[in-house]
Amino acid sequence: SKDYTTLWKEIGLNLGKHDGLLSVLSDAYKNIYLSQKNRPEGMKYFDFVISEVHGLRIEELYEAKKEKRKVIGTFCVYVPEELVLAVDGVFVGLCAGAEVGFEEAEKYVPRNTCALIKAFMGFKLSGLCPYVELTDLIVGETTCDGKKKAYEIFDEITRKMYVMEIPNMKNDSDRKLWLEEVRKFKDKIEEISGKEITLNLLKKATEIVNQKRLALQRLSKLRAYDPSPISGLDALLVNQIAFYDDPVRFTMKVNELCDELEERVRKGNGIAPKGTPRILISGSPFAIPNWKLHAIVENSGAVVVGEESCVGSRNFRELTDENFNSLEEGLEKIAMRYMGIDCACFTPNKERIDNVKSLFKELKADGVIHCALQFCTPYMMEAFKIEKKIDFPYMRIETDYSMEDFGQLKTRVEAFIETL
Ligand code: BJ8
Repeated sequence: SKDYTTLWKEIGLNLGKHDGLLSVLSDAYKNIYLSQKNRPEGMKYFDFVISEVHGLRIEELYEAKKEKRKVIGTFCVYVPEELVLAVDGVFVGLCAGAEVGFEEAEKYVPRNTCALIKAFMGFKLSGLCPYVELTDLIVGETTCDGKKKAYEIFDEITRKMYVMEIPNMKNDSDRKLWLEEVRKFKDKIEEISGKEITLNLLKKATEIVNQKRLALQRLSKLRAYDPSPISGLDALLVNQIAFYDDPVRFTMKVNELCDELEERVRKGNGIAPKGTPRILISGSPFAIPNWKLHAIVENSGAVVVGEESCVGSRNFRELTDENFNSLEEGLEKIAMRYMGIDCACFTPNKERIDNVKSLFKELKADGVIHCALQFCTPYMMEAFKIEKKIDFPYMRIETDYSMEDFGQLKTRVEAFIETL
């Protein structure tokens, strides 16, 4: 592919380390992804995006900035993308899915911090995330304690943080607070972009985001067939890329992939034989390139048919009601939509158990593997709560991004799959 050295230098990346990172990534990708058999043709686009995730996409963002478009970085599915797209901004997730720069990160946060937090700190501190360098604003949220406190430090390092207050409950007073936060975010986005969000702009942005979610829903539904027409690894990748790619192009490519998958379903062409054990994975987000658990499951004779996760169903399950006739009504609809997300940071969060149950049924899964990142208290806690409320095969895992427990996890997962 093209040589981006000049661009990376200009952005301020650590070139030596960055080369190392890219070569590790491309080896992992070859081993985990390109070695899969019978992949859909439509995955070629997503392979391409991954190969250019620090290349072409960064160039696009760089160009966007030259055109005075604003780049907004996020770490959570609570941040309303619609408002960013309404001012023609670029909305991206930031690097947080690999064990990178942990030594640096541990100078700022305790060792016993979840891998996702250490990773975003580590990527920034070691100059390895081009996205963070290109952002005009980084939007955080008051979700888990770890993130909340890490954002204070991240602000000292980047001077770009804006934090939205996310309530812990879903009572009327919480909904009011959240709507107020959405309004404030709109003002902030207008201020930094110098553009005013009109009713029409908001409607258009809402449509774009809904179309993206609909395409992801379509992909999810296709995984309900037995045999599944696509591997869990590939579907996970599509869900991860949802946070990086241009939304309109991404939606088109996901729909093209789904056309092909529908054809596969018609022909009974699956990624694994009919009757292969089907696993629903549930828990903390799988930030790119965290492919560990999916790789273990799919190399142990099962297929992953869904992710009850923010990189998964929590990101696309609800659409925003597009039926609004004033800006204020639009903001209310948006606030309402995001309040529907069942993050474990909420209490009591009973809806998550219902969602796990219905997803299990919809996807015709045989078992659930709950995966919490180590030190992710909200999901570690809910793992127990869910276990007591369900009546299907279930196993709990706590892990991080390292490969140290790979063998041990594989043994446990294999034993679980054998019981299905
Ligand atoms: S809506 S799950 S994206 S907060 S893994 S940093 S919770 S200790 S990421 Fe999340 Fe938004 Fe909720 Fe989703 Fe903390 Fe847990 Fe780490 Fe986490």
